[in-house]
Amino acid sequence: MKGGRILLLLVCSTVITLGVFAAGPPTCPADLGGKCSGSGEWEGEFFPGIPKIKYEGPSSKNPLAFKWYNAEEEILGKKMKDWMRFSIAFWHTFRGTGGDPFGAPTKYWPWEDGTNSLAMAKRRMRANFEFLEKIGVDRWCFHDRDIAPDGETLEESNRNLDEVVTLAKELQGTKIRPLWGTAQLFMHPRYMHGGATSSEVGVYAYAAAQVKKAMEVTHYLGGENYVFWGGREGYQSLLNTDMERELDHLGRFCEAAVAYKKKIGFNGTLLIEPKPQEPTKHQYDWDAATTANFLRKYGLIGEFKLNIECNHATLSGHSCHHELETARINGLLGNIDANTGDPQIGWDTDQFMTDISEATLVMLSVIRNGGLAPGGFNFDAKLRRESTDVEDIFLAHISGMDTLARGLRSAVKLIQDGSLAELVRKRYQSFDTEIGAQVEAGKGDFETLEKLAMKWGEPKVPSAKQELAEMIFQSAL
Ligand code: XUL
Ligand code: CO
Repeated sequence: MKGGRILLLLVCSTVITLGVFAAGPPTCPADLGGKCSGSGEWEGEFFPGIPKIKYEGPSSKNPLAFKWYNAEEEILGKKMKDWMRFSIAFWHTFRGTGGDPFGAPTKYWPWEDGTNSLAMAKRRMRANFEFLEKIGVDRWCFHDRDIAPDGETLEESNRNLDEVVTLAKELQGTKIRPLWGTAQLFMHPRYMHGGATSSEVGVYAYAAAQVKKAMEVTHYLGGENYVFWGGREGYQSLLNTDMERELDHLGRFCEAAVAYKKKIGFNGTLLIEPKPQEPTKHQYDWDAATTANFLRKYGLIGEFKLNIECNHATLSGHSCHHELETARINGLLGNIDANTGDPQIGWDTDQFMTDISEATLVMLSVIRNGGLAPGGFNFDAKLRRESTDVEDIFLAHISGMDTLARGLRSAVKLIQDGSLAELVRKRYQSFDTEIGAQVEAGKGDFETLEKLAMKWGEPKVPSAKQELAEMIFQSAL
């Protein structure tokens, strides 16, 4: 296999796997050279025999039931479904093939006809809505090019998108809406140097046109947010890169997006999704703090929030909780791409979250944030390559939803118990004194503090009680 192909496939294993392998039954690849033909005919259900998934409680042994997620149950004054605001990621669930950099696709969903035709795109959209209905989720997320095939020209791509989106709007009915939409600015070769940060102004213009259209269709579908993930907005080498100029271009691009959003009356939140690298060696939106600094520098605070993805957090050397808290304390927590990485694998494995401790920490941030609305939890997560039954799509989402629901319950237990908050309160109580309050109010000048330090002598430093904090946390799980 050639090096270039390996790189291309690596990218696609993260988002949408290319169907470049000749062997095996045909799938409908999202690649550019895929043959586009096929009919839209499909008789009956896409998921026959799978009922609407219900809550049966923790003692249920039924794999096709929720054990912890009880949509209508009220927790801390809000229904569970309103805390969670779950969303299905179209690209993983309906375009993921199980292919990876070393292997051919493994998933051959029965409704796929091996083409990337418009008819196939529409059939797949119908499958999406049957899935949403059965899993009991009211939101979905998409890239423009996941849902409709690329055309020979931008005009043709836009027409394809319009056709699929018209059907999606009809299928959404009154209940279902996109949590967010986005433009795919990373797969086509034109974006090899980036979109908004490309060295070529023609590419910048093409990217702008694609985002314009993707914002329009997100608005048309009643989307609540619009996401910018700059997978190729970064660099491979600083030797041939004018970083300052590229970042200025990205800032201008974001300004233009704000202006267009206002022009079309789209009231959704604009979100930037940080990720440190992959596919680019260094992505400009490295993590929450870097992205917050970018927004401040370009005067975009107040116009954008952040979409924190847990697997991206760990790739940047942080925990998901750290990224969520960094976003939250800066007033920037807008949405969560709910997934997790693997401690032994160094790339973006996009797994469904199954760790209750991690989910509890995530939900602590969400509760402290007062919820995520108009954001939510998008399952930017895919089935493992070896999970090949249609039923596995349900099992994966049920397990992800139950894990986060269990995290919510544990977080509430922890808050209601109060001992962790008390431990933290005591830790900082010296700042509740008169001089501490002065410091916090910005009145702690160095001369006054020096006098106090001399008067008080060596300070007595209390224990941080870290192990006790861990014990309290564990007992809430
Ligand atoms: C890639 C990723 C994307 C964004 C949307 O790692 O997370 O799917 O969420 O482009
Ligand atoms: Co994501």
